[in-house]
Amino acid sequence: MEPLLQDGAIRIDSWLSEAEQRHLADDVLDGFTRPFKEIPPKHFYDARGSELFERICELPEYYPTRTERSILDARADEIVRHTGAGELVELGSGSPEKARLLLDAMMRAGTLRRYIPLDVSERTLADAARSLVDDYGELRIHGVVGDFERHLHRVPDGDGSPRIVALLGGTIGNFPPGTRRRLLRKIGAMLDADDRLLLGTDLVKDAAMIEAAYDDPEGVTAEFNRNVLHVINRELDADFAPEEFEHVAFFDRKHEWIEMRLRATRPSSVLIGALGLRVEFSAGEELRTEISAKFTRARVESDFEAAGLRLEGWYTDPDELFALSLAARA
Ligand code: SAH
Ligand code: AVI
Repeated sequence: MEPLLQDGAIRIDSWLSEAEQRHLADDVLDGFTRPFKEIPPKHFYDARGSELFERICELPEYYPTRTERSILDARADEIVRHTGAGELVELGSGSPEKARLLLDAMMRAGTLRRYIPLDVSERTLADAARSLVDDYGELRIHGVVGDFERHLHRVPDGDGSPRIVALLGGTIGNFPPGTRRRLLRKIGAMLDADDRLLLGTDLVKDAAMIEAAYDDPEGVTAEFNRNVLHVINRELDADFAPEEFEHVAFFDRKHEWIEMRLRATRPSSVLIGALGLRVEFSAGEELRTEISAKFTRARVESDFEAAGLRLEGWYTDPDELFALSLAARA
């Protein structure tokens, strides 16, 4: 396969394009023909969705990003010393702010060799690679544009030095329990004996604080939520009127996850042109667009156990809002 980009220290491979569009079509066909409509959250992240997510990360109400960053700030050296890592593989990498903290620690430890970000968003990945290459002289970057549910086998083999495989931001919480254990098992299968998984998880806390983080007064999260309708309109020639859907976010106490939905404010009949599919929404009907599970240490440990992983390190902030855990193959 020809790289999408090869320029000095940067190489980017892409495993998406047509196949990815088919996947959106499959997800829409599957999720919109159910009695309770649903679409997976990975379709939020076109260029606009990725920008909106960046804005969410800056909101005062959205505590996960700054909290995880503060934990990394305090503990990156210890994590790098413990693992001896020379390579950082980052799944769902987004913007490289947190990666920088780990890369800096690897540089201080004298082990830094290669950064391997994987993301569905080509633009985000290319911007991240370009912004890093100037700051880290010896660093090689091998980006993979792909879906971590389908393309983990496209992550290039290691060069013999230990690796940290990171899944940060709480992204693992965007999968329902069975799927997330399957994903953790697949990630575990990528690890050699000296490699470690570094997993970011948002923790269970006061429901009001969680709900505020997913329903900001500026409406950035609402716009991010509605972005999935813009993506479907553009990619699948559909005629959603996004402004006729309102943002809903609530904490489901039984499952301990936040749920985001889009609620139709009036009846509508939407044509998904590329599928020749007409989808009816009654007034008040909801489309589930995301879950974001919140964790306890016990939940992380039992997920690891089910995935053939062993918890080796647990790093949290003083208020125990967010946790990073380090895991090895059991
Ligand atoms: N890790 C970053 C970004 C989190 S946002 C942080 O902690 O801030 C989630 C990121 O994962 C986005 O960049 C999105 O494009 C990417 N993503 C979502 N689903 C994905 C999937 N199935 N495969 C690969 N990347 C995915
Ligand atoms: C990427 N992911 C972990 C975010 C979360 O908090 O679940 C996505 C997000 N959705 C709304 N706000 C942020």
